[in-house]
Amino acid sequence: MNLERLREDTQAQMPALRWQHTLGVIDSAVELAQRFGGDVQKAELAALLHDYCKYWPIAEQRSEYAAAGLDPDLLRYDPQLLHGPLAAEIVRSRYGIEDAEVLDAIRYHTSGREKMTLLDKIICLADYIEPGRDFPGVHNIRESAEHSLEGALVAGFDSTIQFLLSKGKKIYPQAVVARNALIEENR
Ligand code: DGI
Ligand code: FE
Ligand code: FE
Ligand code: FE
Repeated sequence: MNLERLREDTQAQMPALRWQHTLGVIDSAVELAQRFGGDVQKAELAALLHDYCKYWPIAEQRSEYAAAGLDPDLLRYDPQLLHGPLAAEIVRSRYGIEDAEVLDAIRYHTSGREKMTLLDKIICLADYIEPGRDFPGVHNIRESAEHSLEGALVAGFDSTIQFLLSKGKKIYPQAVVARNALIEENR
């Protein structure tokens, strides 16, 4: 599968606004990879595919998630957490993408994880700061991203966790673990 077909296929999974977001994440991920010494090609591929399943109906995400044999614990939390792990499985089976670093960056782009790789950080942060994002605090996260991947990511996680708290929602424990680890790395 060439990159052009992969782009067309990915675009076909989502509405126009989400495709614009995806293009923004590609641009931001490439920029971050250049700034922080990451692999630009891997960043571009992971960014392209990170939200592949985001607009599949939640019922379908749940059933595909279960069918893929993924960790059932995640099903107890916000269904917005399913699309990353699911996308990693789907792009592997549909397109034969086997690069573990790329698949992990897709898999963990929402939740983060304890030992985030450089590519994990680049994709997770690009997702927060791509040019189309507009949420309270995004300006500070963009400024922080000029010099510190970890500092900017902590600010991103803070914003998401505060949002979830304000809605009375559960927090996925691995997201808290990820934030704690980033704070330690950022000392
Ligand atoms: O898919 P995107 O909208 O581009 O962004 P994302 O994959 O980071 O998803 C963010 C959504 O996930 C946001 O609406 C909050 C929700 N969410 C639910 N529980 C958690 C969570 N996000 C994080 N980081 N941690 C959680 O525990
Ligand atoms: Fe996402
Ligand atoms: Fe995110
Ligand atoms: Fe995204």
